[in-house]
Amino acid sequence: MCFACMYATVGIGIMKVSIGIVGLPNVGKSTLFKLLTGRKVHIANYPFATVDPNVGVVPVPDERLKKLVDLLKVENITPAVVEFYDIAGLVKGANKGEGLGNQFLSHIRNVAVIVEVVRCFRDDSVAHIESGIDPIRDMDIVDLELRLKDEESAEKENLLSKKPKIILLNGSDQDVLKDVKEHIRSINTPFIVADLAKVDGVEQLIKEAFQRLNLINFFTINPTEVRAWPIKRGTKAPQAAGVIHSDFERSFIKAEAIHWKELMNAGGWSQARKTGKIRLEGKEYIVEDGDVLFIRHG
Ligand SMILES: Nc1nc2c(ncn2[C@@H]2O[C@H](COP(=O)(O)OP(=O)(O)OP(=O)(O)O)[C@@H](O)[C@H]2O)c(=O)[nH]1
Ligand SMILES: [Mg+2]
Repeated sequence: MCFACMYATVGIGIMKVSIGIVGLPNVGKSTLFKLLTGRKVHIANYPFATVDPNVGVVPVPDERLKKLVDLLKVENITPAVVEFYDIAGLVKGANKGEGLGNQFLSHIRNVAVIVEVVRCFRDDSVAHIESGIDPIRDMDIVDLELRLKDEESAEKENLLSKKPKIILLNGSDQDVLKDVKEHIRSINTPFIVADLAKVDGVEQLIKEAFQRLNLINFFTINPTEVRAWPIKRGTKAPQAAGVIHSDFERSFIKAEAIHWKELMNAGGWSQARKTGKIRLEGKEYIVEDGDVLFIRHG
């Protein structure tokens, strides 16, 4: 079953979190995209199989949603979502237009976070654009291309090489050698090992991306659904309300709030209210990960 199909409903989150899948040609980017989205995309054993970026919306896994749905006996879950872009492969000289160069780089400019797929798997039947398996060399190529492009960019706000990044080492545990892990640790970049041929580790990737962007979820509940809303950590209640509906920020009065765990312990919203567990929070309240909110607005 594709990961996206685990949820009954996939809402369109107001806060759009976009993730670009980046890397050399033929390293498994489209394979990852297909695993994440369940969409049929062109996967081929030759470089530049992908030209225009594929786009797919993927729910952010959050085990708390299922628990809340069971407690509250409502029908639907609307998870937070992220948008994945499967971008064309990058080669040496991309910054000067080699390969699908500039097109590729402009697509990266539009995403919030980069997932860099690095080939570690050994398979002679899959061609490598460079000679032989050398993950550190491959990471250096990508890094250099992004930095060279940045140097000629007038806009210093959107620098490609400064975007939050997660490295996905595509291969089995045996394929991923110690020196590769040590290298990535030394450049302070989060990484995961995922054997895309065996469909491992993909869920972890989305959670990691969420954390890398410093995002948390708060929840809303109504008689038919439990919904997750992604916000930046440190967001105050009125701005969080504004994610639900832009009017709610302006007309915010108070937020009724309870941490999801406390709601579980209480046995439901009305029980929590009876026992005085629902807090009334004002405009300065900083929403916490896992808060369940009901916004009072004028
Ligand atoms: N053995 C093995 N093959 C893989 C793995 N991941 C991807 N492949 C194969 O590698 C080839 C390239 O995969 P794609 O997902 O199309 O690669 P890509 O990075 O999207 O390539 P471009 O779009 O050309 O840049 C395909 O034949 C895949 O089946 C893996 O983990 N192990
Ligand atoms: Mg591809």
